Amino acid sequence: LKIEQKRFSLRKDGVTFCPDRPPHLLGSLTGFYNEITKEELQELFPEMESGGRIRPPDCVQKQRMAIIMPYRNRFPHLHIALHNLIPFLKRQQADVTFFVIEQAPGSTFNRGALLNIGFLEAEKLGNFDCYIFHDVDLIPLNDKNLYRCESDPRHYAVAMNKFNFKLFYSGYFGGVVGFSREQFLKVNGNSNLYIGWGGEDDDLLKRLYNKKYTILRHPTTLSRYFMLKHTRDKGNEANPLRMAILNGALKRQDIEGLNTVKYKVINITLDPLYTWINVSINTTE
Ligand code: BGN
Repeated sequence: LKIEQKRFSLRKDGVTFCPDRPPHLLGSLTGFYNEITKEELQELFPEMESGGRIRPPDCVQKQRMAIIMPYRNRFPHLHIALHNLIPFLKRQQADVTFFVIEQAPGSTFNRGALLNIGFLEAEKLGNFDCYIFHDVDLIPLNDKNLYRCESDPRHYAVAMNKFNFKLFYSGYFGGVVGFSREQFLKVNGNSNLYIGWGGEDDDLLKRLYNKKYTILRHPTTLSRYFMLKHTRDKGNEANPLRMAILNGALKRQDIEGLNTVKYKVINITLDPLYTWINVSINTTE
């Protein structure tokens, strides 16, 4: 009983907040890699609430989290990722809602804009404190890599199989990153100017340094990910202008980003596994 009292802060009104350190973490994980259907996932996790929310049954998590996944044409990957992320986040006692932000056909993929849209749409649907921007092809390999927001933005996907489980370069800020609501507003989100592959994550790092944040990273023993194999997607060709755009990143920070993203919501579906938002992006292509 003594231990229990230490772990949980029992309040007078009967609300038990979750402890700062979740008690049932496993540490290193091997991961699930086989394809799985939506129906099988729903059967595995019947406790998922409409719109893709999951929360601890026995305590209240102080941080409300949204996971924003930019998406196009990766149905099998998305479900493999969720097969890993749902039990991972359950053990972390997260109160989390999954958002899949799908870019409609007809324009080149714009990851930065999709992340901004995910943030803005999630803001309309819930009171989130913490935003994790998560690629659909990344499987976390250690649940001590705790998905929480703190004093500064965090880079989660530090060590990937693709880069021999080492940080690719010191300024790499891709794959999975987390911002508190305030931090993301302060940096004015992502730039929307990176049309096609590359550069938007480097731009985001410049933005946060410019606002005097630093980045947090766990040691590579914890911040490990497996990237599912795929070829370069059609409609997401490497952007030849990315270096030039990156050079002017800072002078645009406050006038281009979260506050200027243009899009049209085509459809919002509240599925048991996720809130699926289909959007068309008006780029100047
Ligand atoms: C970098 C890309 C990132 C990408 C990583 C990992 C650029 C900007 C021009 C220097 N940056 O080279 O966007 O996440 O590789 O693949 O291309």
